[in-house]
Amino acid sequence: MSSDSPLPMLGGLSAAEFLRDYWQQKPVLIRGAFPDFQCPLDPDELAGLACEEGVEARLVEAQGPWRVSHGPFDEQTFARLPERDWTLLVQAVDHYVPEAAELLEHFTFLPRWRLDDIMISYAPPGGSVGPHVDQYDVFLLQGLGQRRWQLGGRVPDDAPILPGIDLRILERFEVAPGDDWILEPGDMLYLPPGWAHHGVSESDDCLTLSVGFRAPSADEAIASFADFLGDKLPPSLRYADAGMAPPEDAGELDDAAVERMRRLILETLDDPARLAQWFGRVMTQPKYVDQLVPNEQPTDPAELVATLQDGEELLRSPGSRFAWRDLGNDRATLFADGDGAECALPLAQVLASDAPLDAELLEFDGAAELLAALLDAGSLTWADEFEEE
Ligand SMILES: [Mn+2]
Repeated sequence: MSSDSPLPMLGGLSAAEFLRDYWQQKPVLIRGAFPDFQCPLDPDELAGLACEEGVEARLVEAQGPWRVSHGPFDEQTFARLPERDWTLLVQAVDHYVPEAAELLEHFTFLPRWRLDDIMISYAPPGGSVGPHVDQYDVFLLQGLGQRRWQLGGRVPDDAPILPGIDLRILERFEVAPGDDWILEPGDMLYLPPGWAHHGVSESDDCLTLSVGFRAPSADEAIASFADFLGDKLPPSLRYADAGMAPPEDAGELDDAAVERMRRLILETLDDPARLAQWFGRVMTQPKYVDQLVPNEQPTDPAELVATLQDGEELLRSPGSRFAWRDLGNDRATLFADGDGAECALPLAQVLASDAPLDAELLEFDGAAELLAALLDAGSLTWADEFEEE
């Protein structure tokens, strides 16, 4: 689809218009973004997930002082909760519920590797996590019931937050005039990073889906890129001052010395090819590393070929992340779950899309070996084994 076609889920805006006028800039409310929206799971299923080992779940209680507890929870937890004023939040629901993962295919007007996960929250009336600010873009899609959203505009990094609780609740929150809405199922609110917001459940069963995006901070990026470069740099590449002028004062760290160090650092970091290799790896790192289950025994590529030719299909493992980078000459790096491998460009493109993974892939040189490696790393699974689970 062209980026100029109006998208119903963006309220008739085209992808190009949304990206130009709203993305990372200002909020937009889209009524009926998903008409007749079928919520991918019900409150009981969400509570069930929150009781599972390895699923990141939190419970926020707002009666009396704010209280946060972390999962896994059990039936007793839910039995003791009052009739109102609490919220259950479950992270990465798309990793566990295929119907939730399918929803992500609507968001391919943005790069797939920008996606983080779908968090789903459940709340009885009055449930909320307090007015707060997030550092990431999010689409808040109402799944069931009603939630009232109020926005408080852009907030500086150092805005005061309530002390003493494991939640970043803003001390002060003022609703911007007009930025106060009740969302019904299928309505969606887009929020850029740094925008104060407050969502309160207005119904018995309020389910809200948060489609969140990832963007590394400069702090994380610099430390991580330096770490990636570290083992590729020769020990002889270091501060050098051949031909320098005699120091005026032997105790001074002078401008020329600072400039030599600055050049060493900037010139070493300014390597677009290596930066791309690092960037693809970070952006495809799985949210939860222990979700990938590597194969105990290496796959024989010949056996893999035979199985695909028998009509079996491979699936991308839930939560697995793929991206590709063009290397020229019809070659690419395929990034998968924090690792990178060179392969034929069209093979990388298919693997990083939502196209089926069947015997047709074998027409590309080196496909069997790459697929076997991805299967062994846990990034791919056989479709029939997945269904048996
Ligand atoms: Mn939020």
